[in-house]
Amino acid sequence: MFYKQLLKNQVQGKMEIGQRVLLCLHIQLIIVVMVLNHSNAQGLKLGFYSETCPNAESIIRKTTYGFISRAPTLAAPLLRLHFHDCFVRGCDGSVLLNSTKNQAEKDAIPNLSLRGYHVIDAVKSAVEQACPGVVSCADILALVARDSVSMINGPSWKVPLGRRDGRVSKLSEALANLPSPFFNITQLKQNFASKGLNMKDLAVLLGGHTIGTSHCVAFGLRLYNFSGKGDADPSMDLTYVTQLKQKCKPGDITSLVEMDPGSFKTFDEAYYTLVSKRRGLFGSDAALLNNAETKAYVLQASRHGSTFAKDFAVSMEKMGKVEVLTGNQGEIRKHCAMVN
Ligand code: HEM
Ligand SMILES: *[C@@H]1O[C@H](CO)[C@@H](O)[C@H](O)[C@H]1NC(C)=O
Ligand SMILES: *[C@@H]1O[C@H](CO)[C@@H](O)[C@H](O)[C@H]1NC(C)=O
Ligand SMILES: *[C@@H]1O[C@H](CO)[C@@H](O)[C@H](O)[C@H]1NC(C)=O
Ligand SMILES: CC(=O)N[C@H]1CO[C@H](CO)[C@@H](O)[C@@H]1O
Repeated sequence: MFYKQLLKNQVQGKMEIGQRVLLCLHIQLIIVVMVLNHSNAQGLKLGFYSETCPNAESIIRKTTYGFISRAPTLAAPLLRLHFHDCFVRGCDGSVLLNSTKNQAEKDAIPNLSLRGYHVIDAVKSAVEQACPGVVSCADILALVARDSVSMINGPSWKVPLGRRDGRVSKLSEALANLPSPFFNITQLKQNFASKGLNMKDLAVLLGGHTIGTSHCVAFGLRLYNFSGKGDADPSMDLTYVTQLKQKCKPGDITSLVEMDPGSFKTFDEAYYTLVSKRRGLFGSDAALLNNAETKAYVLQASRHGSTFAKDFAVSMEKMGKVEVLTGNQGEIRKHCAMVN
């Protein structure tokens, strides 16, 4: 209404000083909005491929479904791949690069148990067939993680797109940036803060351990030699220690255990119930009880009416934006395992 009147006055050449000032402010506002939009265009956005590769997201979902419907347990490693990608050099697909003369992230100790690369490769070749050189491996990781979790009845979340692929992957950076399962709460807090994630994100994202399996080495010390005296971690429930000792003999490097025993295939709140009963598998899971905020979250999330699913969606979207490359940074890799 106001603008209509303003326009009419303008046409009639009857603009008051006050109106001139307002119009001027309005034009400045338009310019500011345009500048902001421009910098948003450098960032991620929903439906980024809607013109360049309109079927990208549906091809990715369909190909992912082909794997998850036959092997639902693949959802866990596919979620973990995205997490590892984002924590080293940002979500830039660097976790997928093979070693060359330099050793890549893939070959770092925390990464040795990563799996699911074949799914990413299959998705990438399906997308390349439709639109060569358009969709990044980093975006594929983000979408496949989201789709796999939602296909096993976990939450779904928005995935703004437009990530570009990095050209560098270093073993040393994986070691320096990935949190260890032996980290205490202070170390976890620092590690997450360095990625722009807070204590709530920490408590929420660790809920990803509601699915999947772990090798005994990631927690073996908690069973057999916690303080170098052949003892178990006193913060772990004794019955659980006994059960785990039956599955993991000292020095066992091959056996796998379910991280959320009884429901390791289901994306539910059981992880928090276990942690609250001192049955978190890793020292880093148990550590959530050593901070007031994360402890309160564990207790809340394990109760009926938990907000975990909703919170997980929020924190995953946030994690997916960590240090991304956009615009004309990086490249769109042809093969996810090597730079162009
Ligand atoms: C403090 C941070 C974290 C630590 C120390 C940690 C540590 C680990 C370890 C040691 C394993 C077992 C790997 C193996 O031995 O096979 C694992 C598995 C897993 N992690 Fe985490 N993790 C962390 C955060 C996350 C986050 C943020 C997510 C996802 C949102 C996640 C998702 C998973 C999944 C799904 C698995 C199971 C993988 C499979 O079944 O192959 N983790 N994690
Ligand atoms: C956590 O670990 C670091 C490094 O080992 C240590 O310096 C610190 O005192 C520990 N903090 C807590 C709260 O245990
Ligand atoms: C337990 O740890 C101590 C100190 O690190 C070490 O000397 C000892 O050999 C370890 N014992 C076993 C069975 O690994
Ligand atoms: C990357 O390494 C894997 C395992 O060593 C191998 O199977 C694959 O062919 C390699 N990919 C490329 C593009 O070199
Ligand atoms: C020692 C070990 O487990 N190596 C594995 C590291 O990760 C790659 C990629 O998944 C596997 O092929 C290796 O066997």
